[in-house]
This record gives sequence, structure tokens and C-alpha cells, in this order.
Amino acid sequence: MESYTEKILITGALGQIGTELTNRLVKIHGAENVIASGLDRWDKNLTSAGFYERMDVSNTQLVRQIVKDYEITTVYHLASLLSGTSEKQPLFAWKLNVEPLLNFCEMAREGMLKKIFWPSSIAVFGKGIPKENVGQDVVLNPTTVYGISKMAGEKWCEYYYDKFGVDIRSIRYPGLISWKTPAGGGTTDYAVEIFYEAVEQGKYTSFISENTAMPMLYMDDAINATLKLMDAPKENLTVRGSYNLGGLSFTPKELAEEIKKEMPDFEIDYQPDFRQAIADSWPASIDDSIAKKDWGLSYEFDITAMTKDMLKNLKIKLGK
Ligand code: VAH
Repeated sequence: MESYTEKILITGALGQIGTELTNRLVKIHGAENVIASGLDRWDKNLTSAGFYERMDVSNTQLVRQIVKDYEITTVYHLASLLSGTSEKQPLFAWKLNVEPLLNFCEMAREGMLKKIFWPSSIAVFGKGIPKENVGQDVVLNPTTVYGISKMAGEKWCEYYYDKFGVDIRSIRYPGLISWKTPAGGGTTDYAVEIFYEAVEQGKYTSFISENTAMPMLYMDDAINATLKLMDAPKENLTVRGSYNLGGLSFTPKELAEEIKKEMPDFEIDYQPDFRQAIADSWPASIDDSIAKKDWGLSYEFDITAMTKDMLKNLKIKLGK
């Protein structure tokens, strides 16, 4: 296996996944080998990475220059609009979610990059498939802007691998739950908001109806899975679009019941909004057996352990 010092660029490094992935990559590779990027102005508390670049991923020339200047070998390209936000800005979402990915694939084809990670989503699934235990190779029939952009991205990943051997790896993330950085704009983000509101107000109004099950995952498990996939020997990988990752599957009602075990007075009510139709188009659970076989996907957090960890850390973060 080729050995080289990884120089890592993370786009969307200040987001929900990016913040925590940056911290882990700094621990593994050293801050001097991790370059975080985002739209925010720099300040000393922005990131744990050794370097920060204020970079719009749509600015192709700037991205290329930064890749050259730092001699980047590996890109974790996380910058994206999520499902709720994408429905409100379809053309911008398509441009942001797809074109920078193509730019990174082109740079890899030209030999400027050795490896790329790009997140897809269970949002690629849609009409005409069973809701439960959805397989790796079912028909992709997304009905949302976000899902369409992620499906297109998966096809570009496959194309650049098959045609040019570009080593781009991808996971179809479920809804991700974390406490360090607030989520924003996602349909599954009720499962993040509920914890903040439980700690701050003792109650929550869910924008997803009580019996709508969706695939979910605690952020620690998502980061572990991402790093496991990126470390896997190339020859072990049989999926070059994007790997299913199922994690947990629960409804808002089941999550509220878990919170009530820790906070008996917690109250929830339901006022579904436009995101209910998005959730209804997605599977309730995912078959991730291929990822388990190819690169040893595993999980540490079930819904009970996740709930305890979220509430414990948010009570400290929010000073409650
Ligand atoms: C969203 N959190 O809700 C994202 C995720 C599976 C959904 O991709 O848009």
C-alpha cells in the first residue's frame, strides 16, 4: 500500500460533521496536517485544525490554489445544503451540492489528490421501495432536491472511479445527532433540536409526526464509520457509489420516551411542517450489511446510550 504523509483539507469544517471530524483528524494526523475551510471569518477559537482557509467551495480557482499551496493529498468534502434548506433554494442547492464535488473529482483525475471522502445520504431513496431494511442496490428514486443532488453525486463518484480510478469514498449518512455543533436545515434535525429544547424548556414541539421512523446515528459512530471507510484497503471496497449506513431507527415518540426516562416531566407535542413530506419519502430503516462486510462497520451507541450522552453534555454546555 502506498505510504505518504496525508495533508488533509476539510470543506464545511465548521458544520455539524465537520467540527467533530476535524477534531478527530487533528488527533490522528496532527494539527499541522489538517486544513479546515468554511465561510466564516477566522478567529482563534474557530477550529482545532492547524490552518483555516475562508473558502467558498464553489470558487473553483480558489479551491485549486489552496489544494496546490498546501500540497493536499486527501479531501473530506462536507460542504452541502441539507434537505429542508435545499427545498427552498433548488438551483443553488444543486450547484453547491454537485459542482464542487465534480471539481474535486477532476483534481483527483489530474493527479492533484490521492483520496476523497464525500457524504451522501439516505435521502437518495424515495418512491417505490419498501420502507424497512432498504438494501444497497435498490432503485434510487429521490423526490427531494437534496436527494436528487446526492444521487447525482453518487453517480459521479462511481464514474470517476470506474473511468479514471479516482479513489473517492462515500457513505449514505442517516440523520446525525450531536451536541457539539447545532445542526441546521435538515429534516432529521428534530432529533437534535428535541434535546436542546428538553434541557432549556422541558418541552418540544416536533415538526415531524410522532410515528415517523427514520434512520439515525449518533455522531461518534458516524465519525468512527467515516474513518474506518477511509482507512480500509482499496481492494476491500465493493461499492464505489456510496455505502448504506443504517445506524438506529426510531420515531419522535420513541425518542421522547427515552428522554422521559431521564427527564420524567419532559413534554412533547407534534406540529408537522413541510419537512413531514420529505420524511415520508425516506425509508424507516436501512440494510448496511455490505459496509459491515467490506470495512467492518460497527456501532457503539443505541438510543438509550445516545440519549444519556446528549442530555449529560447539553446540560453542561447550556449551563443547566
Ligand atoms: C437532512 N440530516 O435531514 C440530513 C440527512 C438523512 C437526512 O441527510 O437533510
